[in-house]
Amino acid sequence: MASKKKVIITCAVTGAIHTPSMSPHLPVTADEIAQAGIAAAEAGAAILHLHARDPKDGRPTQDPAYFRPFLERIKAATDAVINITTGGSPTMTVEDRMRPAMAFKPEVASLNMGSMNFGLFPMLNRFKEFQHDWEREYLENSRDLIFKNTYQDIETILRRGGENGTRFEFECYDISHLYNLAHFMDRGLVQSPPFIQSVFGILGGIGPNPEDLMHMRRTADRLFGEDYQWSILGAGRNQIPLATMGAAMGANVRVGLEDSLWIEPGRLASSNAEQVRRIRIILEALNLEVATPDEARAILHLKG
Ligand code: KMH
Ligand code: ZN
Repeated sequence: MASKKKVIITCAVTGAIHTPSMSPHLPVTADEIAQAGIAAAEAGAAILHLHARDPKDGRPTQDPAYFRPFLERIKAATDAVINITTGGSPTMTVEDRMRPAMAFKPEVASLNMGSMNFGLFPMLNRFKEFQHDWEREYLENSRDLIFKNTYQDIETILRRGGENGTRFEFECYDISHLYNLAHFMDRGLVQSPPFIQSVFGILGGIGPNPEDLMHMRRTADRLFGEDYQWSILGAGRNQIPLATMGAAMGANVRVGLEDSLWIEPGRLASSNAEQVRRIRIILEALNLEVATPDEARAILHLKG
């Protein structure tokens, strides 16, 4: 019997883009993040991409003390691949952003492949009521913010993470980020096959149209040949449509409340697991099979 292609589902559980007043379902406390991660893994996510928040007000934090309790619970309950952010939030210093990945030496860490504008302020058109002052300020301040990922920053994270055996989810928000990745591969600082998370629909990055997806794909094919693992992340309402398009073209997929609060237009997702179940149904309808964590480890050459 012909075997079906395996697709890796990553679930990004809470992130740093959305704020607690936007959805009652956004995990904030360590307990909520642990429960959400475990349920997402049970629903079929092989990789959990994790950020932490300060439980007092839901603010993003890179203090390892906030990561430890949910990492311990998730590792005890699942064999999901742990992927820790080095992006943190665009307002943080790179040193701060690296702290949890350096402390916990995960199998995977994210690595953002270029400096960019990161426009969160359009969300002020949709969300108007905020429980905490920091939330509105955070969105407003993104009008004058650069998400800093210089060549030196990228090299530091590659070298220091690499010493721990951590491999990377390369966050590519635009075509130039693929060229930056190729540059680091040419210098021998990135080993094949790179795991490319192409991000669509963030203001400051490439748009969310099928043509954008095709342009990313063609450029990655030209730069990396067959030798890369591709994954698709569509922000907001683009999440499920873009993941579906990408999966039909052979990509892996990323869902989760970090990237979209929605399950369909006008309806908030009740959990991360709900989004994992939704994309899983679509993948299976496309005759694709969801990769287990160990299959993801083999596909991505992780340390295990
Ligand atoms: N929030 C995303 C668009 C990171 O954590 O390093 C990409 C991301 C960045 O997950
Ligand atoms: Zn993230």
